[in-house]
Amino acid sequence: MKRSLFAAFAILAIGGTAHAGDMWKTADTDADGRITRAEYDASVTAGWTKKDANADGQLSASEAMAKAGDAKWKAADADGNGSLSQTEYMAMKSGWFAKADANKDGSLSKAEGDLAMASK
Ligand SMILES: [Ca+2]
Ligand SMILES: [Ca+2]
Ligand SMILES: [Ca+2]
Repeated sequence: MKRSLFAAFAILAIGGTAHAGDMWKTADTDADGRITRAEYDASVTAGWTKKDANADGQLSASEAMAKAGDAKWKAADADGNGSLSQTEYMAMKSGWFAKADANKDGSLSKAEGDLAMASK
């Protein structure tokens, strides 16, 4: 009885933290608490593949769950065709990493990541 109660709580706890922290853990593949550029790129590429629901190599605004008129979206859409190619998407994410990496050591500490996520 006690054991099943504990299991229920454990499931609740896991469900409740499926936010930014999870993304961080997924990206930090060697679990050293920092996200290197290589780890980041790998996670962005994986995210791209997952988001491109119809696998046409273009991310539409609805696939990205972005608003079509969104300024950030427009800025990322370099050729202005209304969707993001993987190159355009990577360039946008790469810019975010560069901005988040406050001390320019090529990797993000959790503090840098949290700060950048809070101010995006
Ligand atoms: Ca790492
Ligand atoms: Ca697509
Ligand atoms: Ca485009």
